[in-house]
Amino acid sequence: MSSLEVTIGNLALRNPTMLASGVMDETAGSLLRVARAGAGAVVTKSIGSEPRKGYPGPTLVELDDGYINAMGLPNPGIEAFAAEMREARSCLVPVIGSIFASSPKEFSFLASKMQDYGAAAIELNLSCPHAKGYGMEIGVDPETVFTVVREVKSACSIPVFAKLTPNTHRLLEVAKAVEAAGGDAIVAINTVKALAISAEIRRPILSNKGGGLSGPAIKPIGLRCVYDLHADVNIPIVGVGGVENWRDAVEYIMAGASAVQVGSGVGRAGLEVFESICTGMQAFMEREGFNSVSHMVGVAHE
Ligand code: RRO
Repeated sequence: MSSLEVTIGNLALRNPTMLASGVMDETAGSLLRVARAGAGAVVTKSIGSEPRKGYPGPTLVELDDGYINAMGLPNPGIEAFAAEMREARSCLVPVIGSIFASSPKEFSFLASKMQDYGAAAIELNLSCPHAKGYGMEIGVDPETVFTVVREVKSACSIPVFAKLTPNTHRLLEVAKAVEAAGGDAIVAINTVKALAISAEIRRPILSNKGGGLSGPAIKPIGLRCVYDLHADVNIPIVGVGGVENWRDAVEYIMAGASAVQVGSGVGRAGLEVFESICTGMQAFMEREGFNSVSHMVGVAHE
C-alpha cells in the first residue's frame, strides 16, 4: 500500500492536499466541511489586523479555464477571527492561519495571535496581486521578505510558510530570502495579474479593474515556478495553481512540490476534489511503484 502521508517542516499531513487560502475558509463551519471532505490541511482566508469589507462587486469573473478575482482582502479582522479558530481547532487536520500585513511588526503580531488561536502553521500572504500596501507590494522585495520572515520566526514557534507571487522576475531571490530567514516552506503561486473586459459595457468587468487569474489557465506558470524553485532552494515547496485532479497534483509533485493546494478546483470540481485527487494519486503510485509521495518529489529533474 503506498502512503500518502507527507511532512512539511515538522507539520505532518495525512495526505498532500490542502485547501488554498481564499476559498471556503472564512468560517469554522466551512473549514470543517473541507476537512471532512478529505483535505490533508486547510488554510484560512488571509486575516489582517482590522476588519475589511473588500472591494465592491463585481469581485469575480468566471472564465472557461479559471477565474479572475479582486476580492480586496475581505476579512473579519484578527480579534473577531478568534471565535472561528476556536471552533476550527476541532478539525481533524492542521489549520494553517493565513495573514497579511503592511510591516514586519504587524506580521509578527498577527502570527503570534494565530499561534495563540491554535493554528498549526502560519502562511504569510506576500503575494496578493491587487492590494495597495499589502501582498506582492511587499513580497517582490527580497530584503523586506527576509525581515518579515525573520521577525515572524522569532515571534512564534509554529512553522512559517511564505506564499509567493509569480508576478515578478525576482521569484528565486525572494525564495532564497525566505530560506535564509528560516522560513519552513514556500507556497507557490498566488494568482497571476490579469484583466477581463466586457465588450458591451466597454469597461473592465471587475470594480477594481485588474485582478488575479487562477485555475487551469495558470497551471503551466505554477509548474514552471515550482520547478525552478526546487532547483534553487532547499526548503519544502507547496504547489498551487490549477490543481483539480490527481494528474495535476502528481505533476506539481514531480516538479518539486511536497504538497499541493486546491483553490479554484473546489469551485470547479466540488468538495469531492480532495478525495478524488488522493484516490487517483494512490492508484498511480501503486501502478508506477512509488511507495511514498516523497519518492515522487522532484523526479522531473532527474
Ligand atoms: O482577497 C483577494 O482579493 C485576494 C487575495 Br488576499 C490573494 O492573496 N489573492 C487573490 O487573488 N485575491
